[in-house]
Amino acid sequence: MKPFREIYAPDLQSRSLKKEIASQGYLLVRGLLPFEDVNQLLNEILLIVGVAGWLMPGYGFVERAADNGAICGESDSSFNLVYQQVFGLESFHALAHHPALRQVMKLLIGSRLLIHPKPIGRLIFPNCERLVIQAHQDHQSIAGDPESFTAWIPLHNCPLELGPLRILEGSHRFGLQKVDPETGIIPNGTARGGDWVSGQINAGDVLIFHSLTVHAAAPNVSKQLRISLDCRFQDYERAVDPANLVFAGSSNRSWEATYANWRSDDLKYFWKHMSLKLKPSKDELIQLAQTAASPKMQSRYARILSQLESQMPG
Ligand SMILES: O=C(O)CCC(=O)C(=O)O
Repeated sequence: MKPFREIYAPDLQSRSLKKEIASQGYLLVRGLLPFEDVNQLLNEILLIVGVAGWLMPGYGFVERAADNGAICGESDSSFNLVYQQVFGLESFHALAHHPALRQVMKLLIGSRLLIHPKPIGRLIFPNCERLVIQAHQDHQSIAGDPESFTAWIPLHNCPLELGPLRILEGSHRFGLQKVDPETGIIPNGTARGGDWVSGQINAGDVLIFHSLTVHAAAPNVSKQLRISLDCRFQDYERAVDPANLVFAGSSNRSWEATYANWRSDDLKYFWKHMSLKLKPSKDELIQLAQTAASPKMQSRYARILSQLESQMPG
């Protein structure tokens, strides 16, 4: 497969990140985050997954040897119990606000930077086909304004056998592409764009791409867990879907539970005082909670509305 277009972080000032992303839909920035900062979060996550029994006994954190007897993924309740602990780590959220990452995202987006408050942690067991994330565009789930961006951040070196992300070059120019309505996945072989590009992505590197850029994970065919974060960014004067600020699903997740063990208040509800352009707006949510096509969607909108009201009354 064709290699990623890449740049070393110190050279970013001399090349336009904006132009690169506008033309190819992505750019791999090498060596942006200090290894120690990424590794510290990795170790905190490994502590959690180790206690959960996801690692083979007798191996160290460096090996990350997965116990395939514990295989689970996003749709499994055993996964969600562990994931909630990871999501509750202050350092998990702090990585999205890392000064080096903020600085680069400002080069792309400008000074009105909104960092979406819910990064996604990917804890990917090896050799499990159903856990491989297939071709999709993030705009399908982030909604709001398509001019938003994802930073994909592996917390350890990620050679091809560990299943790093692949990108379909130039695919952001084709708008929203046809998906299977059940899964949000673009059916095999139908994605529009240029060549698929891929390659090893190391701890400290950050793969940045547009919300309409088609991407997929390569299968993890190693013996190790693959651990990475996806963080989202946009201009706060552009539309943001309020589902990105609350817990719209029917699980019992909440910001209060997330913040329970945090030492600092600095990043709690940091978006509350920004003047955001919500789409749907609160008034539209009131309507949708009554008129959406199914009772399931109506309760989802009602949940978003009630959490928004308590976060941002008025
Ligand atoms: O890490 C993965 O396996 C998938 C990540 C992804 O799809 C994303 O960053 O949007």
